Amino acid sequence: NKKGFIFDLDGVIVDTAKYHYLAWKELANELGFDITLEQNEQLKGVSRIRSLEIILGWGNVTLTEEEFMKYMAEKNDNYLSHIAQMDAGEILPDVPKILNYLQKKQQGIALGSASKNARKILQKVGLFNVFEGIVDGNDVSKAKPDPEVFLIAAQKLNITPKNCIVFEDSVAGVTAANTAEMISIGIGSEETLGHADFVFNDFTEIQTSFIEELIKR
Ligand code: G16
Ligand code: MG
Repeated sequence: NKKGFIFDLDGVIVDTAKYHYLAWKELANELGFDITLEQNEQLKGVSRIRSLEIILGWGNVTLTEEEFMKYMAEKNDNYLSHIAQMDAGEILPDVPKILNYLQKKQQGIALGSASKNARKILQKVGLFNVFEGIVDGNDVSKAKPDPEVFLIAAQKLNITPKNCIVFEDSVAGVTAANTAEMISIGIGSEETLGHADFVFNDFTEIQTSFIEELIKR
């Protein structure tokens, strides 16, 4: 019995949201305004281009296309300087426990992330080889909530979408998983991820017996 387990990256495997925030905040400050942690919540799972568009809207700033590209590159360079410091210690609690269990049970394991830096981050934290299939921001043309990223991940695992389970921390990502007709597991609060099939605050709340049930389903 082989199921496909597809993991989002930021907010599920590692907390890179804090580094995205620092880099976007610095850019906003440069443009003469600030962004709050609360605003940062709205950027989770959102592509790099769309994030900058949203941020410029908050600051009421208009840029030429050239300036837009310049600032986007600058933000990414800044973000990458934070990523450079990452190691296995940044993997979120009990994520390795679940990944090990899935490997032991010979399940399909894939990554479905909006980030164009996903492969680099997996290398940094030493999880690159755990994933049989990696789909990231370089591989998709339509961003979450479009299901494309997860559908390609299922294809890479050679498992039908109905036999796939998605772990997601963003509203758009849970919607994408639901649209793909996969089982959605929200990682975060019931309040924001109520549309998921199951919600847990984090992986410490997920028992291997629950994973076992998903495999048998
Ligand atoms: C992540 C983050 C988003 C970020 C996006 C693009 O998505 O949640 O905040 O804007 O990737 O990242 P990058 O600028 O590295 O291409 P996910 O899908 O892993 O949660
Ligand atoms: Mg995420």
